[in-house]
Amino acid sequence: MKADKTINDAYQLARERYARLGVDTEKAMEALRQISLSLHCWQTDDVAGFEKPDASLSGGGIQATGNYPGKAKCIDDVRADMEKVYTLIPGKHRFNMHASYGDFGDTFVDRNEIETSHFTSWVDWAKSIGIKLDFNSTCYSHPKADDGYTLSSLDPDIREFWKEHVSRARKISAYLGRETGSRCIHNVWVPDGAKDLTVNRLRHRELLRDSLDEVFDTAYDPNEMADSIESKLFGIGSEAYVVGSHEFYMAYGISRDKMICIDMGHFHPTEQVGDKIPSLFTFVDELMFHFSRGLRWDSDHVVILNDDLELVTHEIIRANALSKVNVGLDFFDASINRVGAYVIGTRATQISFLKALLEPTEMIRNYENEGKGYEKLALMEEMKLMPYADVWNYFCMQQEVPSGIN
Ligand code: RNT
Ligand code: ZN
Repeated sequence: MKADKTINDAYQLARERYARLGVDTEKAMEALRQISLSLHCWQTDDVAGFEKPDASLSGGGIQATGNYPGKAKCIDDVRADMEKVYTLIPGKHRFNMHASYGDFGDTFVDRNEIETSHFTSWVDWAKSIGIKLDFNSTCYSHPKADDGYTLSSLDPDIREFWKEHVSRARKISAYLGRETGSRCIHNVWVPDGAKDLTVNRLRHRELLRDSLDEVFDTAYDPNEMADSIESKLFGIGSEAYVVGSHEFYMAYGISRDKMICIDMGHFHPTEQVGDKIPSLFTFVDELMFHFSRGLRWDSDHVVILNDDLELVTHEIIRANALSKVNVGLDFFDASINRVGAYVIGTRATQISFLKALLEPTEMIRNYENEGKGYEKLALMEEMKLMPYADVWNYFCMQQEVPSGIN
Protein backbone atom coordinates (compact mmCIF):
# COMPACT_ATOMS: atom_id res chain seq x y z
CA MET A 1 0.00 0.00 0.00
CA LYS A 2 1.45 3.38 -0.90
CA ALA A 3 2.28 5.80 1.86
CA ASP A 4 -0.37 8.43 2.38
CA LYS A 5 1.07 11.82 3.33
CA THR A 6 -1.98 12.91 5.29
CA ILE A 7 -2.00 9.74 7.37
CA ASN A 8 1.71 10.02 7.95
CA ASP A 9 1.61 13.68 8.97
CA ALA A 10 -1.33 13.14 11.27
CA TYR A 11 0.49 10.24 12.89
CA GLN A 12 3.64 12.26 13.54
CA LEU A 13 1.58 14.86 15.40
CA ALA A 14 -0.31 12.21 17.31
CA ARG A 15 2.92 10.48 18.27
CA GLU A 16 4.22 13.76 19.66
CA ARG A 17 1.06 14.39 21.66
CA TYR A 18 1.06 10.91 23.19
CA ALA A 19 4.79 11.21 23.93
CA ARG A 20 4.07 14.25 26.08
CA LEU A 21 2.01 11.93 28.28
CA GLY A 22 4.81 9.39 28.35
CA VAL A 23 3.01 7.06 25.93
CA ASP A 24 5.07 5.41 23.22
CA THR A 25 2.85 4.94 20.16
CA GLU A 26 5.40 2.70 18.44
CA LYS A 27 5.33 0.31 21.39
CA ALA A 28 1.53 0.38 21.41
CA MET A 29 1.41 -0.51 17.71
CA GLU A 30 3.90 -3.32 18.19
CA ALA A 31 1.78 -4.76 21.01
CA LEU A 32 -1.33 -4.40 18.87
CA ARG A 33 0.34 -6.16 15.97
CA GLN A 34 0.90 -9.19 18.14
CA ILE A 35 -2.71 -9.55 19.25
CA SER A 36 -4.04 -12.50 17.32
CA LEU A 37 -7.82 -12.70 17.44
CA SER A 38 -9.70 -15.90 16.76
CA LEU A 39 -12.24 -15.20 14.04
CA HIS A 40 -15.29 -17.41 14.29
CA CYS A 41 -16.38 -19.38 11.23
CA TRP A 42 -20.08 -19.07 11.99
CA GLN A 43 -20.77 -15.49 10.89
CA THR A 44 -20.23 -16.66 7.30
CA ASP A 45 -23.36 -18.83 7.20
CA ASP A 46 -25.53 -17.80 10.14
CA VAL A 47 -24.33 -20.70 12.36
CA ALA A 48 -25.76 -23.38 10.05
CA GLY A 49 -22.71 -25.58 9.43
CA PHE A 50 -22.31 -28.18 6.71
CA GLU A 51 -23.80 -31.37 7.99
CA LYS A 52 -25.74 -33.43 5.50
CA PRO A 53 -28.45 -33.76 4.39
CA ASP A 54 -29.79 -30.33 5.38
CA ALA A 55 -27.74 -28.35 7.80
CA SER A 56 -29.80 -25.72 9.49
CA LEU A 57 -29.86 -23.82 12.72
CA SER A 58 -32.73 -24.79 14.90
CA GLY A 59 -33.57 -24.28 18.55
CA GLY A 60 -31.11 -24.79 21.33
CA GLY A 61 -30.94 -21.24 22.62
CA ILE A 62 -29.07 -19.90 19.60
CA GLN A 63 -30.58 -17.99 16.74
CA ALA A 64 -29.51 -15.81 13.81
CA THR A 65 -31.93 -13.34 12.29
CA GLY A 66 -31.91 -11.77 8.82
CA ASN A 67 -31.68 -12.97 5.23
CA TYR A 68 -29.10 -10.73 3.62
CA PRO A 69 -27.83 -12.32 0.39
CA GLY A 70 -24.41 -13.95 0.23
CA LYS A 71 -24.62 -16.54 2.97
CA ALA A 72 -21.85 -19.13 2.59
CA LYS A 73 -23.35 -22.30 1.12
CA CYS A 74 -20.33 -24.58 1.19
CA ILE A 75 -16.91 -24.84 2.75
CA ASP A 76 -15.25 -23.15 -0.22
CA ASP A 77 -17.54 -20.14 0.29
CA VAL A 78 -16.45 -19.93 3.92
CA ARG A 79 -12.79 -20.07 2.96
CA ALA A 80 -13.19 -17.45 0.24
CA ASP A 81 -15.06 -15.12 2.60
CA MET A 82 -12.46 -15.51 5.33
CA GLU A 83 -9.59 -14.92 2.94
CA LYS A 84 -11.29 -11.68 1.97
CA VAL A 85 -11.81 -10.72 5.62
CA TYR A 86 -8.14 -11.31 6.44
CA THR A 87 -7.12 -8.83 3.72
CA LEU A 88 -9.20 -6.10 5.34
CA ILE A 89 -7.90 -6.28 8.90
CA PRO A 90 -4.39 -5.58 10.14
CA GLY A 91 -2.37 -8.29 11.88
CA LYS A 92 -2.32 -12.06 11.75
CA HIS A 93 -5.35 -13.83 13.12
CA ARG A 94 -6.66 -17.26 13.96
CA PHE A 95 -9.74 -19.13 12.77
CA ASN A 96 -12.26 -20.59 15.17
CA MET A 97 -14.19 -23.58 13.88
CA HIS A 98 -17.24 -25.47 15.01
CA ALA A 99 -17.52 -29.25 14.77
CA SER A 100 -20.54 -28.86 12.47
CA TYR A 101 -18.28 -27.31 9.81
CA GLY A 102 -16.38 -30.53 9.14
CA ASP A 103 -15.68 -31.59 5.59
CA PHE A 104 -18.23 -34.40 5.54
CA GLY A 105 -18.62 -34.75 1.79
CA ASP A 106 -22.04 -36.11 0.87
CA THR A 107 -22.39 -38.45 3.81
CA PHE A 108 -24.27 -37.85 7.01
CA VAL A 109 -21.87 -37.99 9.91
CA ASP A 110 -23.57 -37.69 13.25
CA ARG A 111 -22.00 -35.69 16.05
CA ASN A 112 -20.86 -38.81 17.87
CA GLU A 113 -19.02 -39.98 14.76
CA ILE A 114 -16.82 -37.01 13.87
CA GLU A 115 -13.19 -37.84 13.13
CA THR A 116 -9.96 -35.98 12.58
CA SER A 117 -10.20 -36.97 8.90
CA HIS A 118 -13.20 -34.62 8.52
CA PHE A 119 -10.91 -31.72 9.31
CA THR A 120 -7.89 -32.57 7.16
CA SER A 121 -8.91 -30.22 4.37
CA TRP A 122 -9.31 -27.44 6.93
CA VAL A 123 -5.77 -28.08 8.14
CA ASP A 124 -4.51 -27.95 4.56
CA TRP A 125 -6.33 -24.66 3.99
CA ALA A 126 -5.09 -23.18 7.29
CA LYS A 127 -1.51 -24.15 6.45
CA SER A 128 -1.80 -22.75 2.95
CA ILE A 129 -2.71 -19.30 4.24
CA GLY A 130 -0.66 -19.52 7.44
CA ILE A 131 -3.39 -19.32 10.07
CA LYS A 132 -3.83 -21.21 13.34
CA LEU A 133 -7.02 -22.92 14.43
CA ASP A 134 -9.35 -23.11 17.40
CA PHE A 135 -12.31 -25.44 17.80
CA ASN A 136 -15.74 -25.85 19.40
CA SER A 137 -17.99 -28.76 20.19
CA THR A 138 -21.40 -28.31 18.54
CA CYS A 139 -23.98 -29.21 21.18
CA TYR A 140 -27.01 -27.49 19.63
CA SER A 141 -29.20 -27.76 16.51
CA HIS A 142 -29.64 -31.49 16.84
CA PRO A 143 -32.58 -33.79 17.62
CA LYS A 144 -30.74 -34.94 20.74
CA ALA A 145 -30.71 -31.33 22.01
CA ASP A 146 -34.39 -30.73 21.32
CA ASP A 147 -35.64 -31.30 24.85
CA GLY A 148 -33.29 -28.59 26.05
CA TYR A 149 -30.60 -30.68 27.71
CA THR A 150 -27.39 -32.27 26.41
CA LEU A 151 -24.53 -33.06 28.81
CA SER A 152 -26.87 -32.47 31.74
CA SER A 153 -29.82 -34.45 30.42
CA LEU A 154 -31.60 -36.77 32.83
CA ASP A 155 -31.53 -39.36 30.02
CA PRO A 156 -28.27 -41.33 30.23
CA ASP A 157 -28.33 -42.14 26.49
CA ILE A 158 -28.47 -38.47 25.60
CA ARG A 159 -25.66 -37.70 28.00
CA GLU A 160 -23.55 -40.49 26.49
CA PHE A 161 -24.16 -39.19 22.99
CA TRP A 162 -22.94 -35.69 23.86
CA LYS A 163 -20.02 -36.92 25.94
CA GLU A 164 -18.89 -38.89 22.92
CA HIS A 165 -19.23 -35.78 20.76
CA VAL A 166 -17.24 -33.54 23.09
CA SER A 167 -14.59 -36.24 23.57
CA ARG A 168 -14.13 -36.48 19.83
CA ALA A 169 -14.07 -32.69 19.49
CA ARG A 170 -11.22 -32.57 22.02
CA LYS A 171 -9.28 -35.17 20.07
CA ILE A 172 -9.81 -33.19 16.87
CA SER A 173 -8.65 -30.03 18.67
CA ALA A 174 -5.39 -31.72 19.66
CA TYR A 175 -4.96 -32.81 16.05
CA LEU A 176 -5.52 -29.26 14.78
CA GLY A 177 -3.06 -27.87 17.31
CA ARG A 178 -0.45 -30.46 16.46
CA GLU A 179 -0.81 -30.00 12.73
CA THR A 180 -0.69 -26.22 12.76
CA GLY A 181 1.99 -26.01 15.46
CA SER A 182 -0.10 -23.81 17.72
CA ARG A 183 -2.22 -24.76 20.72
CA CYS A 184 -5.85 -25.09 19.72
CA ILE A 185 -8.43 -23.91 22.25
CA HIS A 186 -11.44 -26.18 22.41
CA ASN A 187 -14.50 -24.39 23.77
CA VAL A 188 -17.58 -26.07 25.18
CA TRP A 189 -20.88 -24.28 25.31
CA VAL A 190 -24.06 -26.24 25.91
CA PRO A 191 -27.53 -24.72 25.57
CA ASP A 192 -28.90 -26.74 28.51
CA GLY A 193 -31.72 -25.07 30.33
CA ALA A 194 -35.45 -24.58 30.47
CA LYS A 195 -38.06 -22.12 29.31
CA ASP A 196 -39.97 -22.09 32.56
CA LEU A 197 -39.61 -22.65 36.26
CA THR A 198 -37.33 -25.54 37.03
CA VAL A 199 -36.99 -27.44 40.27
CA ASN A 200 -34.27 -29.86 39.16
CA ARG A 201 -31.64 -27.12 39.15
CA LEU A 202 -29.16 -28.88 41.34
CA ARG A 203 -29.58 -32.27 39.65
CA HIS A 204 -28.83 -30.95 36.14
CA ARG A 205 -25.80 -29.10 37.42
CA GLU A 206 -24.47 -32.19 39.13
CA LEU A 207 -24.94 -34.05 35.87
CA LEU A 208 -23.16 -31.36 33.87
CA ARG A 209 -20.28 -31.42 36.35
CA ASP A 210 -20.01 -35.19 36.16
CA SER A 211 -20.27 -35.30 32.35
CA LEU A 212 -17.53 -32.72 32.01
CA ASP A 213 -15.36 -34.52 34.55
CA GLU A 214 -15.64 -37.70 32.52
CA VAL A 215 -14.91 -36.01 29.23
CA PHE A 216 -11.95 -34.07 30.61
CA ASP A 217 -10.50 -37.19 32.16
CA THR A 218 -8.61 -37.79 28.91
CA ALA A 219 -5.54 -35.58 29.00
CA TYR A 220 -3.93 -34.04 25.93
CA ASP A 221 -0.59 -32.34 25.48
CA PRO A 222 -1.16 -28.76 26.69
CA ASN A 223 0.91 -27.54 23.76
CA GLU A 224 -1.64 -29.05 21.41
CA MET A 225 -4.95 -28.18 23.02
CA ALA A 226 -6.61 -26.50 26.00
CA ASP A 227 -10.24 -26.56 27.07
CA SER A 228 -12.42 -23.57 27.82
CA ILE A 229 -15.93 -23.59 29.24
CA GLU A 230 -18.54 -20.94 28.45
CA SER A 231 -21.45 -19.80 30.59
CA LYS A 232 -24.63 -18.01 29.61
CA LEU A 233 -27.33 -16.03 31.37
CA PHE A 234 -30.31 -17.14 29.32
CA GLY A 235 -31.22 -18.10 25.77
CA ILE A 236 -34.25 -18.41 23.58
CA GLY A 237 -36.11 -21.30 25.16
CA SER A 238 -33.96 -21.22 28.28
CA GLU A 239 -35.26 -18.04 29.85
CA ALA A 240 -35.95 -19.44 33.32
CA TYR A 241 -32.97 -21.67 33.86
CA VAL A 242 -29.51 -22.18 32.37
CA VAL A 243 -27.53 -25.08 33.75
CA GLY A 244 -24.14 -23.65 32.77
CA SER A 245 -24.45 -20.35 34.60
CA HIS A 246 -21.50 -18.06 35.29
CA GLU A 247 -21.20 -19.24 38.89
CA PHE A 248 -21.31 -22.86 37.79
CA TYR A 249 -18.48 -22.51 35.30
CA MET A 250 -16.45 -20.16 37.46
CA ALA A 251 -16.48 -22.74 40.24
CA TYR A 252 -15.91 -25.57 37.77
CA GLY A 253 -13.03 -23.83 36.01
CA ILE A 254 -11.22 -22.87 39.19
CA SER A 255 -11.68 -26.24 40.88
CA ARG A 256 -10.74 -28.23 37.74
CA ASP A 257 -8.10 -25.92 36.30
CA LYS A 258 -10.04 -25.30 33.09
CA MET A 259 -10.10 -21.99 31.27
CA ILE A 260 -13.20 -19.89 31.89
CA CYS A 261 -14.67 -18.36 28.75
CA ILE A 262 -16.39 -15.01 29.23
CA ASP A 263 -18.79 -14.13 26.44
CA MET A 264 -19.51 -10.41 26.75
CA GLY A 265 -23.13 -10.88 25.69
CA HIS A 266 -23.89 -13.46 28.35
CA PHE A 267 -24.45 -11.24 31.35
CA HIS A 268 -27.06 -8.89 32.71
CA PRO A 269 -27.26 -5.78 30.52
CA THR A 270 -25.98 -3.49 33.26
CA GLU A 271 -23.29 -5.87 34.49
CA GLN A 272 -19.74 -4.67 33.89
CA VAL A 273 -18.01 -7.52 32.13
CA GLY A 274 -14.69 -5.65 32.24
CA ASP A 275 -14.64 -5.88 36.03
CA LYS A 276 -14.61 -9.67 35.84
CA ILE A 277 -11.06 -9.54 34.50
CA PRO A 278 -9.25 -8.34 37.64
CA SER A 279 -11.59 -10.47 39.75
CA LEU A 280 -10.77 -13.64 37.88
CA PHE A 281 -7.07 -12.94 37.47
CA THR A 282 -6.83 -12.91 41.23
CA PHE A 283 -7.36 -16.66 41.00
CA VAL A 284 -6.67 -17.91 37.46
CA ASP A 285 -3.74 -17.67 35.05
CA GLU A 286 -5.54 -17.56 31.74
CA LEU A 287 -8.93 -16.63 30.31
CA MET A 288 -10.84 -17.09 27.10
CA PHE A 289 -13.13 -14.37 25.80
CA HIS A 290 -15.90 -14.21 23.28
CA PHE A 291 -16.20 -10.62 22.19
CA SER A 292 -19.83 -10.05 21.34
CA ARG A 293 -22.43 -7.35 21.95
CA GLY A 294 -25.53 -8.00 23.95
CA LEU A 295 -28.50 -5.92 22.90
CA ARG A 296 -31.64 -6.29 25.01
CA TRP A 297 -32.43 -10.02 24.82
CA ASP A 298 -29.90 -10.97 22.19
CA SER A 299 -26.20 -11.50 22.76
CA ASP A 300 -24.67 -11.76 19.34
CA HIS A 301 -24.70 -8.37 17.62
CA VAL A 302 -21.64 -7.25 15.69
CA VAL A 303 -19.01 -5.86 18.04
CA ILE A 304 -18.64 -2.09 17.89
CA LEU A 305 -16.44 0.38 19.72
CA ASN A 306 -18.58 1.07 22.77
CA ASP A 307 -18.00 1.56 26.49
CA ASP A 308 -18.44 -2.13 27.30
CA LEU A 309 -15.76 -3.17 24.83
CA GLU A 310 -13.42 -0.41 25.96
CA LEU A 311 -13.73 -1.37 29.60
CA VAL A 312 -12.83 -4.97 28.76
CA THR A 313 -9.73 -4.08 26.72
CA HIS A 314 -8.61 -1.46 29.24
CA GLU A 315 -8.95 -3.91 32.13
CA ILE A 316 -6.90 -6.48 30.19
CA ILE A 317 -4.12 -3.96 29.66
CA ARG A 318 -4.33 -2.52 33.19
CA ALA A 319 -4.05 -6.06 34.58
CA ASN A 320 -1.01 -6.58 32.34
CA ALA A 321 -2.82 -9.64 31.06
CA LEU A 322 -2.44 -9.42 27.30
CA SER A 323 -0.47 -12.64 27.20
CA LYS A 324 -3.02 -14.36 29.44
CA VAL A 325 -6.18 -13.73 27.47
CA ASN A 326 -7.34 -15.49 24.34
CA VAL A 327 -9.82 -13.43 22.41
CA GLY A 328 -12.32 -14.98 20.07
CA LEU A 329 -15.11 -13.11 18.35
CA ASP A 330 -18.66 -14.35 18.59
CA PHE A 331 -21.44 -12.61 16.74
CA PHE A 332 -23.70 -13.54 13.90
CA ASP A 333 -25.81 -11.02 12.09
CA ALA A 334 -27.58 -12.33 9.00
CA SER A 335 -29.12 -8.95 8.18
CA ILE A 336 -26.00 -7.21 6.84
CA ASN A 337 -23.10 -8.07 4.56
CA ARG A 338 -21.40 -10.90 6.43
CA VAL A 339 -17.83 -10.15 5.38
CA GLY A 340 -18.51 -6.56 6.43
CA ALA A 341 -19.70 -7.79 9.83
CA TYR A 342 -16.32 -9.43 10.47
CA VAL A 343 -14.46 -6.35 9.32
CA ILE A 344 -16.42 -4.04 11.61
CA GLY A 345 -16.23 -6.37 14.62
CA THR A 346 -12.57 -7.26 14.28
CA ARG A 347 -11.43 -3.72 13.64
CA ALA A 348 -13.53 -2.37 16.54
CA THR A 349 -11.82 -4.92 18.80
CA GLN A 350 -8.39 -3.88 17.59
CA ILE A 351 -9.16 -0.17 17.92
CA SER A 352 -10.37 -0.79 21.45
CA PHE A 353 -7.12 -2.58 22.30
CA LEU A 354 -5.16 0.24 20.73
CA LYS A 355 -6.97 2.83 22.86
CA ALA A 356 -6.14 0.78 25.95
CA LEU A 357 -2.50 0.48 24.89
CA LEU A 358 -2.35 4.24 24.44
CA GLU A 359 -3.57 4.93 27.97
CA PRO A 360 -1.02 6.58 30.31
CA THR A 361 -2.02 4.03 32.93
CA GLU A 362 0.82 4.73 35.33
CA MET A 363 0.02 8.43 35.44
CA ILE A 364 -3.64 7.70 36.12
CA ARG A 365 -2.74 5.08 38.70
CA ASN A 366 -0.49 7.53 40.51
CA TYR A 367 -3.27 10.08 40.73
CA GLU A 368 -5.48 7.40 42.16
CA ASN A 369 -2.84 6.28 44.65
CA GLU A 370 -2.34 9.87 45.77
CA GLY A 371 -6.05 10.40 46.27
CA LYS A 372 -6.19 12.93 43.45
CA GLY A 373 -9.64 12.00 42.25
CA TYR A 374 -10.30 15.13 40.25
CA GLU A 375 -6.98 14.90 38.39
CA LYS A 376 -7.60 11.25 37.62
CA LEU A 377 -11.09 11.77 36.29
CA ALA A 378 -10.04 14.80 34.26
CA LEU A 379 -7.17 12.93 32.61
CA MET A 380 -9.39 9.98 31.79
CA GLU A 381 -11.87 12.38 30.19
CA GLU A 382 -9.09 14.10 28.27
CA MET A 383 -7.92 10.76 26.92
CA LYS A 384 -11.21 10.50 25.06
CA LEU A 385 -10.13 13.47 22.95
CA MET A 386 -6.72 12.13 22.04
CA PRO A 387 -6.03 11.31 18.37
CA TYR A 388 -6.01 7.52 18.57
CA ALA A 389 -7.59 7.37 15.12
CA ASP A 390 -4.42 8.85 13.63
CA VAL A 391 -2.38 6.06 15.20
CA TRP A 392 -4.88 3.48 13.96
CA ASN A 393 -4.82 4.78 10.39
CA TYR A 394 -1.05 4.76 10.38
CA PHE A 395 -1.01 1.24 11.78
CA CYS A 396 -3.35 0.07 8.99
CA MET A 397 -1.18 1.75 6.39
CA GLN A 398 1.91 0.05 7.81
CA GLN A 399 0.14 -3.29 7.83
CA GLU A 400 -0.95 -2.74 4.23
CA VAL A 401 -4.67 -2.88 4.84
CA PRO A 402 -7.19 -0.11 4.19
CA SER A 403 -7.30 2.58 6.88
CA GLY A 404 -10.52 4.32 7.84
CA ILE A 405 -11.85 7.65 6.65
CA ASN A 406 -8.98 10.10 6.20
C1 RNT B 1 -23.89 -19.23 22.41
C2 RNT B 1 -22.44 -19.09 22.71
C3 RNT B 1 -21.54 -19.88 21.79
C4 RNT B 1 -21.97 -19.81 20.37
C5 RNT B 1 -21.04 -20.51 19.41
C6 RNT B 1 -21.64 -20.66 18.07
O1 RNT B 1 -24.65 -18.39 23.14
O2 RNT B 1 -22.08 -17.75 22.69
O3 RNT B 1 -20.23 -19.45 21.96
O4 RNT B 1 -22.17 -18.51 19.94
O5 RNT B 1 -20.64 -21.69 19.95
ZN1 ZN C 1 -19.96 -17.31 22.84
